[in-house]
Amino acid sequence: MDEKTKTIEQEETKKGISRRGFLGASAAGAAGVAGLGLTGVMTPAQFAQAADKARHDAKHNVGPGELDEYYGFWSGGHSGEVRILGLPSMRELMRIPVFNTESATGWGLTDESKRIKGDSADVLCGDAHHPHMSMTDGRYDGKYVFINDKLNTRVARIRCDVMKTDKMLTIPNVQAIHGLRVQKVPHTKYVFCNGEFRIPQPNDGRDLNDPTKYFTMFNVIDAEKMEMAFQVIVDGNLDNTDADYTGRFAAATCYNSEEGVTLAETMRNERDWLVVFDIHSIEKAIKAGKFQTIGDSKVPVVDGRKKANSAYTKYIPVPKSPHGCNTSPDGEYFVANGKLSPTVTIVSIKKLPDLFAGKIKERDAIVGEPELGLGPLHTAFDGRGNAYTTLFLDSQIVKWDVKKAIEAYNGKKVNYIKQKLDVHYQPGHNHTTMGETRDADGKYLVSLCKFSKDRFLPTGPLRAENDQLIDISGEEMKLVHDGPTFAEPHDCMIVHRSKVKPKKLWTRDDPIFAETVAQAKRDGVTLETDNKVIRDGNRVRVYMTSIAPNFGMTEFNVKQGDTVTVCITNLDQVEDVTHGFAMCQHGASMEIGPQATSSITFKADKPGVFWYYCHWFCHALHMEMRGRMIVEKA
Ligand code: CUK
Ligand code: CUA
Repeated sequence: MDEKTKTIEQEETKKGISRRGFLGASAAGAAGVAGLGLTGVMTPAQFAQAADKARHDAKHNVGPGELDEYYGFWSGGHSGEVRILGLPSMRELMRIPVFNTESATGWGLTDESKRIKGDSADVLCGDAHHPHMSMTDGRYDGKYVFINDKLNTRVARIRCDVMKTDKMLTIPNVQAIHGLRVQKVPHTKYVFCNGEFRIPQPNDGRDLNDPTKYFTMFNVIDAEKMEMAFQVIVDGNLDNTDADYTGRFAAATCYNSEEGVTLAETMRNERDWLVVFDIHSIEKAIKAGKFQTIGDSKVPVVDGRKKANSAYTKYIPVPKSPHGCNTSPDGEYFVANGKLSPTVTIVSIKKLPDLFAGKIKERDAIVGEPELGLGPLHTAFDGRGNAYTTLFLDSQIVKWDVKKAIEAYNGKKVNYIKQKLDVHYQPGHNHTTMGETRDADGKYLVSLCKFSKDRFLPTGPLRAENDQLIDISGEEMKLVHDGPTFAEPHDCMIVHRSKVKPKKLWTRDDPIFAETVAQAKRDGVTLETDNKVIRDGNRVRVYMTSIAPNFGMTEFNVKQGDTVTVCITNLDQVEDVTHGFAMCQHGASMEIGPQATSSITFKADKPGVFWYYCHWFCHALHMEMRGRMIVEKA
């Protein structure tokens, strides 16, 4: 959009007649009439029913130009990215490249993104499962979203003011980070994440054929520094995790208590565990110097295995290969989802201090074990005492009453199941609006279905998955939207838009490009004004500005064999005007946001003329925003 259109829109907004507002109102009106189906003659009952449906549809309808009530952060599974959706429209608003490599923004290609990726700068793929936002006092604070990479054993952090990945960490001495959650109380000092696969320790070629010596660990990261805080050795394979609302405990589901290697071996036992970690007692031990280290790593490690009989962990037996681990928003319970058992297990968090003090036995901490259906994977909550569990095999969401399930466990004859709703098909995670915080508001539930089958136009052998939106504000769950998605949202979190405060422009001192700015300073370059080529042996740094529709430099010369860094500072101050830099035949492409500095490095290995151009549409003369790199023969 050019300046003039912008000004007109600002004027209209002031007068309250903006195009956006007008479109929104007319669209809602049209939807209302269509919903009423005003064709032919209706009986009063039909009319009432149609009116009811129209009211219901309108409630979830976000018209053109209208804004959503919630941000949803979706994991992108083995696509490696995170996506932002608006709810209830389920419109995809943005993609945040994290563990993948991305052409439009240059993520994984730019110098800044490589610095952030650190020791994994050369790793171009990932498997992102669990996005979770930082909290203060059990409430989203809008600062960060953390996410795991199962494939390359990493955890990344997204800064929510700019919606970009700003830190990445490879976790030492474990393989496949799976479950990830944040400490909720008093604030997110720690990120908890599970190492899933058991490996030799250290994994340097020893004990290859002796799986009895393998183990994995529970990992705790300092959220602000994005450095390892400590690790806890455990039995079995850790799956999912969650934290409590006191700040003392975290729990993780744990399968393969048999410590087998083959599928048959890992399924022998009728029960596996919910492992509970006493974070306070682990912190105390580490402070007192009671820890070990593994291999080259300096990270403090404590032994929380069963046979170590430590004060750090308790292993609560739960049926069989449990998967999801979810804390109820009232802070009362951890729920372990049975997967191979039709049950979920409710553990009372209030009883855990007694368990750790040795006053009760492990199974005494369990207060309920309702039978829900086949393949319970994950549970979400509405803040009104109801839980919603995905049934993978039944392709259903079951709504159940937590209190009644506990009464039933105590022998009372009550029906704790309130409703079963078909979803399409095979749901994994589900999530409620604000449901993993004290602010659980019980408005919407999202079911992330692994298969869409017949729900959308077929797209060849590979099809979309189906994210379904369910209205849970009333007594009954109502399916209101089908949303096709690409591989493979495992999980999401949904936060009210009031909690997130994104910036409109970059600030010049942003830490994401601080190192690039420091290099310019060392080169004697003022980024906001200079257009200069600095030669440093066969390394060449090209500094230029950009302001629509011009690059500060329309040509520069280098020699064949030079390593060239192009560093661009976008001087535009207009919201939403991003420039790009793309260098033909050199695999170099990046975004430069308004007021940002971005840089990218490549080798000029062929003599000739190479055009560079802006590939983010920025102006009527966007096509003309270009220049030449002239590479002289060596
Ligand atoms: S896991 Cu995928 S459906 Cu990685 Cu959270 Cu349960
Ligand atoms: Cu600058 Cu397009």
